[in-house]
Amino acid sequence: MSEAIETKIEEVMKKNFGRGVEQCTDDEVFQGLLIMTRDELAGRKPIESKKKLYYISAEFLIGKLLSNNLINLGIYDEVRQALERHGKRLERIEECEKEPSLGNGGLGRLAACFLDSVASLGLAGDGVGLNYHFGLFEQHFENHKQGVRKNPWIERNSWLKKQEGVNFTVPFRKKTVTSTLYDIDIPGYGKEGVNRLHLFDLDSVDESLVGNEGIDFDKNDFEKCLTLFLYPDDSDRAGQLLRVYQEYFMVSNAAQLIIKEQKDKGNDLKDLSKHVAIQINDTHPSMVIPELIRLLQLEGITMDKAIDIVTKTCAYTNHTILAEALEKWPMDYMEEVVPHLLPIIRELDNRIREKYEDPSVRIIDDDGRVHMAHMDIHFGHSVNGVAALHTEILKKSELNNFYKLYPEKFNNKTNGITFRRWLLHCNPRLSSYIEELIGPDFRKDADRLKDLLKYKDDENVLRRLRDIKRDNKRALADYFRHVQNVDINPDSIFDVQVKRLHEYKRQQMNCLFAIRKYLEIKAGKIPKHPITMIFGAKAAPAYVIAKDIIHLILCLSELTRNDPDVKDHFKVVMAENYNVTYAEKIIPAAEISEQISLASKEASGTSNMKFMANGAVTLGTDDGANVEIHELVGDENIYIFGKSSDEVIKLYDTKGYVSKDIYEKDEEIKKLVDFITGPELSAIGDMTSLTRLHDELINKDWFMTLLDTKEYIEVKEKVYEDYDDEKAWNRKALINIANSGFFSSDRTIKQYNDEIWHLNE
Ligand code: 26V
Repeated sequence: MSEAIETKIEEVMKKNFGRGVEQCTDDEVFQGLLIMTRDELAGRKPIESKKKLYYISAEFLIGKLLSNNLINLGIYDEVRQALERHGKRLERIEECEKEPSLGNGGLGRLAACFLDSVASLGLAGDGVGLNYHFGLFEQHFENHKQGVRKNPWIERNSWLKKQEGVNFTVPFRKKTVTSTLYDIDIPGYGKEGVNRLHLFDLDSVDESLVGNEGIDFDKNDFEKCLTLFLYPDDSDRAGQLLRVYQEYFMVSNAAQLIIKEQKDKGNDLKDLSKHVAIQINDTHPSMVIPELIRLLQLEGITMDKAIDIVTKTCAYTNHTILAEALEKWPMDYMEEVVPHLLPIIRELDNRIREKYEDPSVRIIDDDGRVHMAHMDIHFGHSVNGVAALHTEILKKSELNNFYKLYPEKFNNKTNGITFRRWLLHCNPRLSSYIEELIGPDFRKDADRLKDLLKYKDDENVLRRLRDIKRDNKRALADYFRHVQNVDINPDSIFDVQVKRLHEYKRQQMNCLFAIRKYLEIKAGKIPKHPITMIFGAKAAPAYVIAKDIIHLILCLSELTRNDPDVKDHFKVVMAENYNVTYAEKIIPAAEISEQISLASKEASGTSNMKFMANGAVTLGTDDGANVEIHELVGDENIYIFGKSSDEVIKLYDTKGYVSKDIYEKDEEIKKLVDFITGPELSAIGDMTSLTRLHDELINKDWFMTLLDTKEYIEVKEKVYEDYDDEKAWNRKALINIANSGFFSSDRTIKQYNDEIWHLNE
């Protein structure tokens, strides 16, 4: 078999580059492997099940695909060995792939993990989204601030396969456009067939609208810019309108594809819900509901029947309780973009008004805004949250008025991650050692990781775990030096917070801790163990305070790097352009996983699961999926602090939190907050930005940073103290790894299938 692979690789290199593997550059070898893998996938049949899932999502943060595909095809090791025989290293070849960053963060990455799991469970399920020409912006640092550049990812050879002959017409008020479809094949782990990710594009897209570097462009000509960017800045009307254009383009194509495939199979559209399940990933694809109703009517089905069919087919996942993230589009936007949907949306709204008195459950509110989530809940058959606590909050408070109407629709599906990428691929050292201990079954079934528990007191095993972590830390330190020219000490504690920058995630609280540590060391209190605080985060370009927080982190980084009293004991560093690829290097090296959102605000979190599986210990609030991690590992193997979600919700209800009171009463907190505008940082940073953040913390602090800061400091000091008991620490790491199997997205998808989709029944 391995000879066959080697021959194939030789052939593909000869054919495409006219040379043997040895003579090809790494980039050429990457191109060759891509072509070989893509052709292998193209020859596979679609996975079949009784019913087919369409997972519609504005984001699919798939990350690099080469290794993922090789792993799922079961040829990763063979390819690696074959290349080695020709003097090539697969790890180096992987670096040549550009990451498709077609998502912002957790929601998009979840969609990618789900596609992997759906295929790996042998279920028929395709993703439907948009083929953004530029992924999430590329971040760079200049003057201690975030700079942004466009992020092209489509190269001459790519995973995209143009689907000749699949073109739909999508009507907008101003003009009807025609779509083009590109597919990416999605193989399951050790499975025969493939599913697909369908990415719709517009032929008339004009990349020249975007300048050489930046991400600004004229948003008025939708025909030229519709699929240019993922979530273009929507801080102005033109940006918001473009979002509506994108969303409708996505769902109209999705609906037309579904109808076409049903007709091709000879299925009666009246039975749509028997053959198709549609999952609406957050509210971005919500217009699929009125669009499908419209198209079914065009097929001769009555309004009543069309509504019934669509309701039985569609299910909605909620990913956030943040009010500002729940989409409500003004009617005049809809009028401007998709006037033909308005009669349907009005009809749906009228039906609800006739049925229910409560104005809070209407689809169209008194200000003439269409509440997308409300439409999903009324005219879908399932509403799910993404972690147990999140679903309870939806039922008890955020969506309580809907829960009272439809208790049977509400259900929880705690998120998950694919262990193929987030353990087997990103942490080969740990994976091989686990296999040595418990055999290979965990590779197929993450629950088997539980078998590790029998080693929890085995000193040899615990020492090996420590050594593996140290090797991963060294590898990360090398990478930091290589890509950012930043030195970090591999023997320091790696304390990591990587995620999108948002006030509710409270990176600013972590910064207050860093300030305290800095001041302590300056005052002569040297930590027993050196510490490296690692951040990674992108801020939405229009989110001013988030960018101020990045500025603070980068100023602290500069301060701790240069101070001779401090730099050997404590450093703050920030990964530039944190993305899936960077995450795959950081997570295996992490020891402390910072999950410090204000309780009730982080719907689930998924990096918390990735860290756990890689043996980091969580320091977090009882929020999102942290609650479930806490239950699984028990009090001794996690560090929990902060006000509970109930307390937080009450504080919001009673307006009982006043940050200034804490600032004025607590001298230490005052000192930490004031350091932001003090002489050390003002010598490095921009006073306007630092002052804005300082004042925000004192006068607003909507996400209650100061409320939990004191307890955070105490508990984090305890974490550092406990770290020095090596054996006890590594035992915690082992217990975390062993219990992480619950968070396999295979488990999550199995639950979606058993309880919502029923694809094989
Ligand atoms: C969107 C926006 C858009 C407008 C400005 C502010 C803002 C803030 C948050 C969001 C969140 C969008 C939804 C989302 O990404 N949710 C994440 O979904 C993950 C997968 O379920 C989950 O693990 C994260 O907790 C949740 O934040």
